[in-house]
Order: sequence, then C-alpha cells, then structure tokens
Amino acid sequence: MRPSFYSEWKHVFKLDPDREIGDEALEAVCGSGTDAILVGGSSGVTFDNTVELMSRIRRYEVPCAFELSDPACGVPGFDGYFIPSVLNARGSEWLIGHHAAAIKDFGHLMPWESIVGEAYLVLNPDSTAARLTEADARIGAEEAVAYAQVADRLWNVPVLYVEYSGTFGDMELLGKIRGRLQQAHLFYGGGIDGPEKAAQAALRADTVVVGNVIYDNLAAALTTVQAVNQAAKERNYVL
Ligand code: 1GP
Repeated sequence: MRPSFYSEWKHVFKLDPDREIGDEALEAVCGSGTDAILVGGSSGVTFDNTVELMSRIRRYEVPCAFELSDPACGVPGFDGYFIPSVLNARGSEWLIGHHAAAIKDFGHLMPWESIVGEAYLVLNPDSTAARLTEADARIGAEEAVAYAQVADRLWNVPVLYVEYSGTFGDMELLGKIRGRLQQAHLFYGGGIDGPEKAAQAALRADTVVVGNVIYDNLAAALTTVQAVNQAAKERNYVL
C-alpha cells in the first residue's frame, strides 16, 4: 500500500535547513495550525543542518516530513519522506539517474513504508531548482499539462508538485492541470506572500506550500494558514 501521510494536508510550511530561523519564529510556525512542516531546500542541505532543524521541530506536535534529494542527507526520524524527480529536467539524472544510483547503494536501508515519490514540474526558470536540474521551465501551458498527465496517468505518481519557487505562478495553468489529473495529489508552491495568493492556490491545489515568506515576513506567512483552510472548504463545496 502507498504511504498516505500527506493526503489530508491542505497547508504546509517549508523550512530550509540552510536558512536561519529563531526559536520564537519556529514556535509560531509549528503552532500556526499548519498541517505539516516540510523540510527541504535546493542547496546547502547537509546531514547535520537537517538533524538540527528536525530536532528543533520535534519539540512540537506538528507532523514533519523531509524532501530527500541527496542520499548523504538521509536523516532518520521524520514522519515521512518525499523523493523528488523533476519531470522537465533536461537530462535524465534528476528524473531517474540519481534515484537509481541511490537505491543501488542504499535501497536495503530505505524505510519504504514512509517514502513517497514526488514528481516536480519546475516552472520558474530563475529558481535555484530550475538552474540546478537544468529544467526546461519555459514550456507552454499545453506542454506543462502534458507533462502532468504523463506523471499522473502513465506513471501513476502519488504527488505532482507544481513548483514556481520564488515567484507566484500561473493560476490558470494550475487550474488546467488540476482539471486533467486523474489520481495524483497536487502540491503547489511558489511566491505565496499573504492570504490572497494562498487562497488562489488553495482553490486549485490539494496542498499549498509556503516557503520564503516565513523568512521575509513571518506575520504574513502565518495568515496563509487560515486563508488556505477557508479556500479549501470552498473548493470542496464547488467540486
Ligand atoms: C519552494 O514551493 C516552495 O520549494 C515554496 O515556494 O519559497 O516561493 O514560497 P516559495
């Protein structure tokens, strides 16, 4: 059976082990009513800074998952693990190559019952993730929908993550993708800086991920929790 620890998440805060967050801010984030804390980052993530952040988050009751993209950072003790693949990466390494190499070496140690594959569609060409994976982020809407359908219908991925990290995305496109998904759980992340954008994303995605604004404007970040929950209720009512 597939792990489903994420299936009820509507709102998630993403914390980067490579960025500083003070105790008070962390307490506010963990006690905000968010459904989970997702630990991950595109650069500078190490075993040590991941352990440190996880142990601080563990003081609170909120569920905590990790996006594991480097086997050297395989920290045990999270409630769940996402293994990202980038659908629109130009080479195959970030789609499947690194994954196969890691499983060859560490597959026997992996807690498969709490691991979920996460198919990323990276759509902000200026993001670190796009640069690192050399993602073809300038694809048009039809192509983006087609990538999403490959992941959803042909590969049956558990999670599709529409990633605009650093900029607010095209909500019309997100809605189109939503409308074409058959089974994948839809994550959206990128550029949410307050309640309005959070609500727009939550009308379309199953789970809204809020990152940067935690570090830039904590008060605004905290308002996104209620906005997402409210919009998610409207979405359920409409659908
Ligand atoms: C990043 O999708 C998340 O991986 C959130 O994006 O940091 O732009 O909020 P932001």
